[in-house]
Amino acid sequence: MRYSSEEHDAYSRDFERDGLVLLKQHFPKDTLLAWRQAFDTLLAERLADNATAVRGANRHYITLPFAGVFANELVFCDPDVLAIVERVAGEDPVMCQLATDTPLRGSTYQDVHRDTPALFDGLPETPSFQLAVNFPLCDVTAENGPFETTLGTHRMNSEDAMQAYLGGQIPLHAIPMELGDVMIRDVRALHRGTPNRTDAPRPMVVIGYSRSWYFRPEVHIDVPRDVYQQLGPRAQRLLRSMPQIASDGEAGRGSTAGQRGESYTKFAY
Ligand SMILES: O=C(O)CCC(=O)C(=O)O
Repeated sequence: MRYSSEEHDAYSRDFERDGLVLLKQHFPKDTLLAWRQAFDTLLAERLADNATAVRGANRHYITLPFAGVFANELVFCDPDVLAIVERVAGEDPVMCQLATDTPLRGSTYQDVHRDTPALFDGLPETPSFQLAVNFPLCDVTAENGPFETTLGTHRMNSEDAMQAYLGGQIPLHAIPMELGDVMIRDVRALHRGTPNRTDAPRPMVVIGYSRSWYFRPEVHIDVPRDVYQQLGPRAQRLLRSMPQIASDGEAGRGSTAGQRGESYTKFAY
């Protein structure tokens, strides 16, 4: 654990205000470079097979197989990240998503959007129920497609937030990140992906954590039984709602059993 309980409290206060926090240089670079190497192979395969969820021109969403370097509990069970996740989204969360967003050269600005609708239409926005923990597999600069987000719109009615954005009262902020940085965000904040103007892909990992009682049918992680059995109790608990499969050979399709391709296609609200 890098941070004290008081620091976790301070991060969660910042999160409540802004809808996100950034932990600088949190994950070891060598761990992430191993992810990058494995991801580059996966990206090439998925592009060749047309087996990505397309999120705009030259922009691909790809579920990671829960195996090998990607099934690393030092990453998805990180105690500082979970301490903040639990403060803002309640105790005993579930992990429901392990995937990547990758703009390539030729990608464009996405429409500004939230990743999920409100829990209850017509009522004030609730506390957080769905979080994304994002970390890039490269440095993210102004050139290669920084995530842009508004601050504080996660607790606003979505029409009010959109009007305030369109009216210029609430600006977008580009979030440059170094390899090793981690962003924890509420997926209701208005945001967008931006163009990657370089030749190198810009993979951003997304780990989804939900409130203990919340279920997202559009995403899941296929957890190979043998991989699950090697995990510690905290990691197993986080994955309690995820389907287990016979072997890692079947993992990572990001879809309902037997299908090839991604099932998370509606992503903008
Ligand atoms: O990759 C990014 O920078 C943002 C992508 C995004 O917001 C999305 O696809 O919903």
